[in-house]
Formats: sequence, C-alpha cells, structure tokens
Amino acid sequence: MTYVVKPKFHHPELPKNALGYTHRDYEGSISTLCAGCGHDSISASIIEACFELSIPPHRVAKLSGIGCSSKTPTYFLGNSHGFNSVHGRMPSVLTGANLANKELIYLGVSGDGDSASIGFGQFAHAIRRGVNMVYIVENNGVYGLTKGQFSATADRGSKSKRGVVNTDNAIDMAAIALQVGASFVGRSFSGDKRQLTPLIKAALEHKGAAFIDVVSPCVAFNNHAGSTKSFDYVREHNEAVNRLDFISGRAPISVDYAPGGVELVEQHDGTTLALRKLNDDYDVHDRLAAMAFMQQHAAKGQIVTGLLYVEADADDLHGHLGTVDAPLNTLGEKDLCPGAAALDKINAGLR
Ligand SMILES: Cc1ncc(C[n+]2csc(CCOP(=O)(O)OP(=O)(O)O)c2C)c(N)n1
Ligand code: SF4
Ligand SMILES: [Mg+2]
Repeated sequence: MTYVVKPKFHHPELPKNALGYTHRDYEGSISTLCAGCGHDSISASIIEACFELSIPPHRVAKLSGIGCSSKTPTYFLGNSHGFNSVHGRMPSVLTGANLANKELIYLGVSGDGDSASIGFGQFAHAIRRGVNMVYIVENNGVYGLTKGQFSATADRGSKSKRGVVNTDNAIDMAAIALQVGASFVGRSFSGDKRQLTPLIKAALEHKGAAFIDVVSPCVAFNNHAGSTKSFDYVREHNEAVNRLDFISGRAPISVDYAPGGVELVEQHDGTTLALRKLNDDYDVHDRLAAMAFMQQHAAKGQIVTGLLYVEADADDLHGHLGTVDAPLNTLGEKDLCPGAAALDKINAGLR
C-alpha cells in the first residue's frame, strides 16, 4: 500500500474560505515520505495557497513524473484531477491536457531528476511554448527515490553523504526557465513557508508558463555538511531579493508591510502582486539583469530567492496559437470537420 487515507474527523470550527471549504478539503492522503522531507512542506504550501485563493478543487489538474517529489500530488488536493506520468514526461502530458481543456488550472510537480536529467528537454519545451501552468520543481540535488545519486542540479564541489565530490557543473533550473522564456520565475526554500505560499498563489493566478524552483532538502540523502542543498546551507546562503504578498482582483488581501518599499505589479487578468523589495537594485521586469544577478550570486555560493521575474502582460500557448474560445475537448464533429466545400476552397487556394 503506497498511500494512507486520512481520517475524516476534524474540528467543527475550522476556518472556512469563500467557498465554505476548510483546509481539510484541500488535503490528500497521509504522506509516506521520510519525516522532515522538504517536499512535505511544499505540499503544505500548495494546500494553503489553494485554500486562501478559494480555488474549487475540481478545477485543478495536478500532474507529475516519477520520484519522491512526483509522489507528492497524492498528499494534497485529493479532490482534484491527477495524473502520475512516466519519469520526465510530465511536461508533455500536461501540455496535451492543457491543449484539450484550457479551463482547468494546471499544476505540474516534478523533481530535479525528473526535470533536469531525464526530462530536461520536456521541461524546456513546455516552458518555451508558454503553456499556462504552474511548474514546481522540488529541488534536492539528488535522486531521492532511488537512494541519493547526484542529480544534474547538484553543485560542482558538493559532497555526497559518503564523501564523494561532484565534479559536474550544475544546471540552474530558474536560470534555464528565464533563458527559454518563462513569463513568471520564482525560487524559494521549502523551509520558508512565508515566502513560498504567496509565490505559489501568484503563480496560480499568472497567465502563461510560471516556474518555481523550490530548494527542498532530502533529509535521508542530502542534508549533511558539504551539501549545498541542506537545510543549514540554504538558510546560511539564502539571498532573498523580495517578499511577495498577493492581492487578488476578486478578494483583496492586505499587505502586512509598511508602505514605501512595496511595488504593485498589475497582471494581465486584473489581479495585482504586491512586492516588498529587499534589494533596491533588483528589477523583477528585467530578464537579462535577473540572469546576470543570479549567476553572479551563484558564483559566490549564494542562492537567490523570491520572485525573480514576471512579465505582467504575458500570454499563453492558446493565445499564441489563436485557438477558439471554447475548450477543444468540447468541440463536436460539426466544428472540427467543416465539410467538402471548405476543403475544396482550401485546396483551390493552394493551387
Ligand atoms: C525511465 C526511468 N528511468 C529511471 C527511473 C528510476 N528513477 C525513479 S525516480 C528517479 C529519480 C528521481 O529523482 P527526482 O526527480 O529528483 O525526485 P526525488 O526523489 O529526489 O524527489 C529515477 C532515476 C524510472 N523510474 N524511469
Ligand atoms: S528519500 Fe529524500 S526526497 Fe525521498 S522522501 Fe526521503 S527525504 Fe524526501
Ligand atoms: Mg531530487
């Protein structure tokens, strides 16, 4: 048995959101991951974000690949659609589902092995196409499920639990997402729920390819001295450029910071992001500067976190392709096959 159903009992006065749902309505089965695994904290942030945004669970489609990280959709949003695909293939399955039915909210959950090793090409192409989705990589620098081999995001020079030094260069997933055109890029840490939850909320409201790289320590295989993905290392080297609070066009959420260093970013759909700047030199609208800033800090061993880039008026794959308003899976034969006369006309135009 790979999952344990949670008992249904709960306190009768749990807080409810605008839909009348409690947190329990956004939970899944009991996690079977190792106690203390960073991935479970990310699941908690996803639950919190969906609860706070009052998202109807049946409107979400969660997709994943293979790995401890890819198992996590079982542990949240138990009332949503789910598809656990093949290792590294989540992006293409998600792209197909999104093309068929653009009305769902697509949440892709993956690991660094799943997306930076076997699924690297799939990751890059889904992002560059601008698929409307939230793509989360739960990044621990190892293949946790298969017992701790270095993944492609492990930093050069970092040590495995047995003392082996990684000699390969690391892939920075957030930098690649920026390079291939993601319209929303964030990075966070599983141990910082206050930073991560609003980032997920903003990504859920963003139209286009939203990517979040979450450093998520593997307590079983990559949380020792010498690792650059351990809880201690990330806490000591975290360079947060901003803190995000989110104001929805539908239900305003108050900003709990003193005014002054707060920048408001209007999004395509009328929602607003409220951003508290922690670094005055950092501009979330400058893709090239963001890439340079991240590389400079990575060279010093620092991990830049926060909202790294946002394109406020971004569009998605359906917009780029000019698909019809109705979801493609609702079209019937009459719409899809306009008949011989229309075909003759097209053929005549090609002569
Ligand atoms: C085609 C294929 N190749 C290899 C495997 C073995 N495998 C399962 S999970 C995994 C790596 C998972 O690493 P990651 O995506 O980082 O997830 P984590 O467990 O670290 O969260 C590998 C190599 C597989 N299941 N399928
Ligand atoms: S092996 Fe690592 S990634 Fe997998 S559940 Fe345990 S701590 Fe988490
Ligand atoms: Mg991993």
